[in-house]
Amino acid sequence: MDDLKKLQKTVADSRKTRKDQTFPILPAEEKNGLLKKYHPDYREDAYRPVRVGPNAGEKTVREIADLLEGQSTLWGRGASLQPDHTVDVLVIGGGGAGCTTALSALAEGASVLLATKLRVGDANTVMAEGGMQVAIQPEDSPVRHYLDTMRGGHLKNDPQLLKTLVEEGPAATQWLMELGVLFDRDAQGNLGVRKGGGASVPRLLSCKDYTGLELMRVLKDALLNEKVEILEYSPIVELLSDAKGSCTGAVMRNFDNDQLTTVAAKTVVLATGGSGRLHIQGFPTSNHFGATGDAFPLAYRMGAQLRFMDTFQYHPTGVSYPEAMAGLLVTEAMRSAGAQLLNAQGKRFVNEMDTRDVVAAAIIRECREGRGVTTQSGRSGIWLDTPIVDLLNGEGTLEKRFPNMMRQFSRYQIDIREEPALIYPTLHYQNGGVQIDVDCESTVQNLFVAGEASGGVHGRNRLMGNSLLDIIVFGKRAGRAAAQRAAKALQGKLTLDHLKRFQTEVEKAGVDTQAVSPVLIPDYVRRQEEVQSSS
Ligand code: MEZ
Repeated sequence: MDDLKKLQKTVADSRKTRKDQTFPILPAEEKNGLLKKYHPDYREDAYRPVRVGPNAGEKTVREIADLLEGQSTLWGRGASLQPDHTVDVLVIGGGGAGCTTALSALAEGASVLLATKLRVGDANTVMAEGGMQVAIQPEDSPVRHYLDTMRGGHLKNDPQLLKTLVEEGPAATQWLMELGVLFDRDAQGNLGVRKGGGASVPRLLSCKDYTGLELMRVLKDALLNEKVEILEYSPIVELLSDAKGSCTGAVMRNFDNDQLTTVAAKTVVLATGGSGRLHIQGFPTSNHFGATGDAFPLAYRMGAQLRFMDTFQYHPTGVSYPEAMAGLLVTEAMRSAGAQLLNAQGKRFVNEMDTRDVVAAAIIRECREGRGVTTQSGRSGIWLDTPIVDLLNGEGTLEKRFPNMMRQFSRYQIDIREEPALIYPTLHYQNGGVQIDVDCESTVQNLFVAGEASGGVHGRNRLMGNSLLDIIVFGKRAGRAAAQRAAKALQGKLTLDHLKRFQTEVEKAGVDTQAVSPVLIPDYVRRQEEVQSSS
């Protein structure tokens, strides 16, 4: 700790001279070289091809490949296929996407049951600190938002999904404000906007540095005011299908009593979020405890196509010290407000507002090449000069705009107004997921997917603030489409036949796996044992 304090002095000493300097944006070729050499998405040995299912032959990280080839907990055990509940629309997931989907399906007159692994609101939505991108300023436009996002996603974004996101963003934002979301405003009462990495103009609406928490507060309240059945502590363990392979419901396991609950539904929407708690490539994560990528094996076993399952977002500024906060976010809004990144020699090395993949790769490069700071317990890090934010924007800015960040660090006697934070990239977002159309339907009939569990809209690298917009725009669409389909559909038979089909494929491919998926809860005891036995 004393050593860290000594090292911080280099940062403090150069602060005044650095104040007005900007680090140049790298030319495209240099960026590509940096990504290939240092970004974890390009680490060949971390990847392997999936051997079965709709994406067989495509590479993904080992953790996800194991999940996709894993067996259902119901395989060989079965479940009662007599429904405990029968509804039009079953929504799985109690985060921003799930709540929005449920509200939208209810508005269409559907009967809805929402089941969630933990409690309503325990989700990655609340981890989004810095803001939500939406083109509402006079100098901005959905076209500009589209172009920025396409560039950020390496031109791989699904054009139709992205067009829908940016065009429907303003109306979705209006809906949120009517529900009660209190976005920050300027002294004249106009909505204030900030600039996110990779954006050409400021378009982030925010609620200080707890934007996702504010959205979740309002969505949760709205949902609890509705006539909707909610099953908490009830993660999904399997989907149900009929003879044609269409989705007809799901089986949930109650964490309290281990009982299975069977729900018959004309349509099912998976809104189970991301996979940070799989700790891909050993990275710490900013994700909530339940983020174990549950939608992927469930949808995959039923035959749903996945997209971009080889690309993940490592948020550049996860906390590295103190250890108890490892992986937690220091919002990108901090860099947008002027916070600079410095290596152990006190030198800047990247434009802080470049896209997240480029900034994360540059930080990893500095640490790998010995220009990082190492803590007593051996963690690597880079300085994020937070005190410069007050110097640039006036005293009191950190306190006013980043109260959440200030409070989190102050619990460990760190005052980010006085000393820089030590940061390192943290596993933050699943860029890919289940392939969907503009109404969020997967390639399996009557199985819809919304939010982080879906893939396509963000291409190979998501821009900050686009996920909050995604969960609202596509949550609304998923709920509406699932309800409209349910209004015309008949309830299909409940079977586990897709498991038999999948198992036949697994055996034919000679896949011998002990993995059971979804994993539901991260197994930290096993992980610790693995780390100890390999060291
Ligand atoms: O969209 C995000 O990931 C986000 C807003 C994160 C942040 O840095 O605050």
